[in-house]
Amino acid sequence: MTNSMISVVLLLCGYVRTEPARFDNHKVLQITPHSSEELEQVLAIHDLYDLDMWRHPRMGNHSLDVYVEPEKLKSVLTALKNLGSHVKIWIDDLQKLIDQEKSSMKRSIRFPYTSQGRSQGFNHFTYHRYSTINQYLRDIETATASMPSVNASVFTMGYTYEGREVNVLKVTRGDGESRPSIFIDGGIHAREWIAPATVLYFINQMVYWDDYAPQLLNKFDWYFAPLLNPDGYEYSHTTYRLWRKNRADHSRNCYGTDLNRNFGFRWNPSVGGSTNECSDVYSGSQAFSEKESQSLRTFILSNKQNMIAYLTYHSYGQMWLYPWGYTSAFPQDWRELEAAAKAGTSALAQLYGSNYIVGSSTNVLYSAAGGSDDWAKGSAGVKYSYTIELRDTGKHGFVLPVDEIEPNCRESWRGLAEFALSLNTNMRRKKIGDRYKSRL
Ligand code: 0X9
Ligand code: ZN
Repeated sequence: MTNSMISVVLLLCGYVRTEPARFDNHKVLQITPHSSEELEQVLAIHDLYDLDMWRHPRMGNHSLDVYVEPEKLKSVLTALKNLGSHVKIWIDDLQKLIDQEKSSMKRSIRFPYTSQGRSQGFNHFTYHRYSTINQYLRDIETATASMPSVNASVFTMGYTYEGREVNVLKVTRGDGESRPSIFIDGGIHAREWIAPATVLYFINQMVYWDDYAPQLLNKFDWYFAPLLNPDGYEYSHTTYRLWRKNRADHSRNCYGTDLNRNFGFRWNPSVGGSTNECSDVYSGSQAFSEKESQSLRTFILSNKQNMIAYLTYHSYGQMWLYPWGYTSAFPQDWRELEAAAKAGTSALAQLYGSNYIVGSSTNVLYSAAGGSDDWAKGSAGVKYSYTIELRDTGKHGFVLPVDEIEPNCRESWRGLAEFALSLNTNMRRKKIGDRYKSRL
């Protein structure tokens, strides 16, 4: 057998690891059109060149971030110049950012940070792989077995397309009482690495008794699912940093369904999704066609009677969004959702001044049906349902530098705590009758 034949055989058997995709000179442009008409023309250019919009324009602020491969750059810039739009090169060389991310991850693993000695050597301020995240959840479960005031248990909600576990950690006072619950997830979108890191940090703060933890655990039971899309997440670590979807094989050389277009409340690919399997926002063959979204559905449905809030962490853009994403209409209780979100964002801003926008998904961002937040509220009846878009506002986009993990987590924890403490759980109890015997 010749060398090339051997390589082909190894490749077919999956033994040869392909190099991760490179993004040398790939750019992200921030475009600011001067009017709505000009914005329409920019969007036409976006469609014409089949560009990836990293940050969508929102009402009142028409700027958008668009990712452009080198081979398209010249024509795109010329088209935008002819329009007269203001264009800034926001990220000049995506590969440089990815290289920096990689080397600072290596560095921080060599010098593990122990958050005031509390996190048992686990470094919360780097990006971890799937197996480390799972191990962390198991370690926390073990550690709390000997703690008097907190209990944590791991549940496997289901398995992914490639057979990985989708896990959730339930954290309670461990006194046998049942309280209203809050469900938090991260990592629905693979490339948004800051989201799982943030959810892991929340677990640490809760279990190792941060200032807020006693109040939060006295008031609620907590579910944390840090990584809902582990297949996509692993792929974004090993092969393609900008992967968004899961890894379902559609067998026409196209992979992945956008899990956040796959949930079954007013599921509709023509609203912000796609019926094209190759699209980054492919909605799936039908609502809940994917194992990962099915896992979340089953778990939430079997625990929904006590669930008052559902928060799904994404990046980027710094927004605290409530439903609906499928329509520009508002839920009838939007004022309560908005007030609670503002309690979160104003507390969050106090730490480092980060500004988060609050509003309904469609009105602040864009319409997209099939999101987990719409489903949690619309189908499962979880009143306070949100998508939180974490840091930043575009300077690094999905490739948020490792040294921003810590401030991002700290401010997000404060935001979460003040949000949760602001919730009026009495109202909820009234509505669903006498099921809760108040411990609050
Ligand atoms: O498009 C999304 O799925 C979310 N933005 S992201 O940049 N993280 O991809 C926003 C989802 C908002 N919620 C709904 N549209 N239901
Ligand atoms: Zn996302």
